[in-house]
Amino acid sequence: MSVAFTETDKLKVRDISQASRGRTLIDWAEARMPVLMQLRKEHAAKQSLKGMRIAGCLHVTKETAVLVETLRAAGAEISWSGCNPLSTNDEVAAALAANGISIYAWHGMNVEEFYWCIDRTLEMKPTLTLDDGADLIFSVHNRHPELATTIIGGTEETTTGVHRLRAMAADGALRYPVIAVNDAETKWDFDNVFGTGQSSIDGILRATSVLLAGKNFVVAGYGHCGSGCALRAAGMGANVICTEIKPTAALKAILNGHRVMPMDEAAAVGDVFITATGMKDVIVGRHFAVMKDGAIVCNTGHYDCEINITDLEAMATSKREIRANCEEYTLADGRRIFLLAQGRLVNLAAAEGHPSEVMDMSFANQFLSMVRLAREGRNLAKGVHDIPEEQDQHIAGIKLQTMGTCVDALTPEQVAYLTDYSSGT
Ligand code: 9W4
Repeated sequence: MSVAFTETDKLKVRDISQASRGRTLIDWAEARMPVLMQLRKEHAAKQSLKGMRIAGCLHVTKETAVLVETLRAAGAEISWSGCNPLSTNDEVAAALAANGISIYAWHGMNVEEFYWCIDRTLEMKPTLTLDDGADLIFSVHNRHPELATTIIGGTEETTTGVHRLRAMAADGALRYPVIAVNDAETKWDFDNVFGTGQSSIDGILRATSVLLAGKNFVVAGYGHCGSGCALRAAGMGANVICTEIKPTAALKAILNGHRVMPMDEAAAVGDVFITATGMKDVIVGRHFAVMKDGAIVCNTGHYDCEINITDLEAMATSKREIRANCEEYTLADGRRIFLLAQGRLVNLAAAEGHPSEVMDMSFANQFLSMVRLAREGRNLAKGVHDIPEEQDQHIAGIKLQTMGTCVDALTPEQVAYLTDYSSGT
C-alpha cells in the first residue's frame, strides 16, 4: 500500500487525491440524514455556533462528515481526529480535508499517532469538545489541563464514555460540563434496536450469504441489541431462540413470539448464533462440543470475549478462511463451525455499522447539544448533564416530518383533563 500522506500545518490524511470518492460517499449519507440537513439550513442562517472552536474526536465516517459540515455551516471552526484507527474512512477524511476542514486521521494509525492527532486538534484551543469514548476530554484533563479553563463544555457519544465521565464527575475531577448524548432516547434506543439489529444481520449475510428463512437463529441476550437482531431475523423467516439470565427480558422475548431456553440446550439446535450480552464466555467449549455441523457463530455485543475463541482454537484440528470475515474451524469428529469476524463486532467488521438514517438522529443530538453548550454552557455546572426530553421530541418530530408522517396533538380540553383531579375517574 502507498504511504503517501498529505500533511500541512492544519491536516494530515492518507491521500487527499481520494477526496472526490469521499465526497460521493458524503453526498449519499446527506441524502439519508434529513434531520441534520434541516438543522444545517436553520442554524447556518442563525450562525448559532459563530465564534465557537470545536475539537472533535469521533469515527471518521460519511455520517460523521455530515455532522462536521453541519457544525461548520453553523459558524464553528473545526479540528477533527478519528476515535478508532480502524473506523477511519480515508476517502471521507480526504474529502473533509479538501473542503478546508482541519483533520488529522488515517486508517490503521498506531496508538502514538492517535494521541499525536488529538494533540494537534487541541492546538486550536477549543471552546467545545465532542467525544466518542472520552479520549479528547481525558487528553485535556491529563495532558493539557490549562485548556480546561477556556472550554465551555463538551459532549460524549457512547455508553462507556458516559460511564467514565460520571465516575470522574463523582470524584470532582471533571472540570467542565459534559452532555451525555448517549442517554438520549433518539440515540441509544434507535442505535441499539434498529441500527444494531439491521447491521448485524447485514454482517452475517455479507460474511456468509446463508438463507435465514427456516434457520434456528439463536440470540444470546434479549436487551436492546439482542431484541433488534431477533426482530429482524424473525422478519426474514428464521425461527428465533433467545437465551437470557433476566426473567423479565426472557418473558418479553416469549411474548414477542420467540422461544427461550438455556444456551446449553440452544447450542445443540442452533444454525446461527449471535451474542449480544456484554458478558464474557457466553459461548464456550461445552457449547461447541454439541453444535451441529455447519453452525455459524458471531458476536454483536460490547466485547469480543462473548465467544470463547481460545476454547474453539483448542478443540479445532484445522482452520481455514472461507471468505472475508468467515473462518471455518474443523473439530476432531469432523464437524465444522464457522466463526465470523474473529468474534469481533460483526455489524462493524463485516458490515458498515448503523445505517445513515439511524446516525442522523444520534448526530442531531450531538449538533443540538453543541448549540445548547454555546448558548448556555457557561451557566451549566461542571459534571455530566442529560439531554432534555424536549430535544428528543424535537428530533423525533423533525424525523417524522421528513418522512411525511404527522402525529396528533392534544386539544386544550384534553390537556386540562390530564391534570384535572376534581371529577374522579
Ligand atoms: N468501527 C470499527 C471498529 C473496529 C473495527 C480486524 C478486520 C463505531 C461506531 C460508528 O468502531 C467502529 N475492527 C475491524 S473493522 C472495525 C470497525 N476489523 C477488525 O479485522 C476488521 C465504529 C458510528 N457510525 C456508524 O455506525 C455508522 N456511521 C457511523 O459514524 C462507526 C464505526
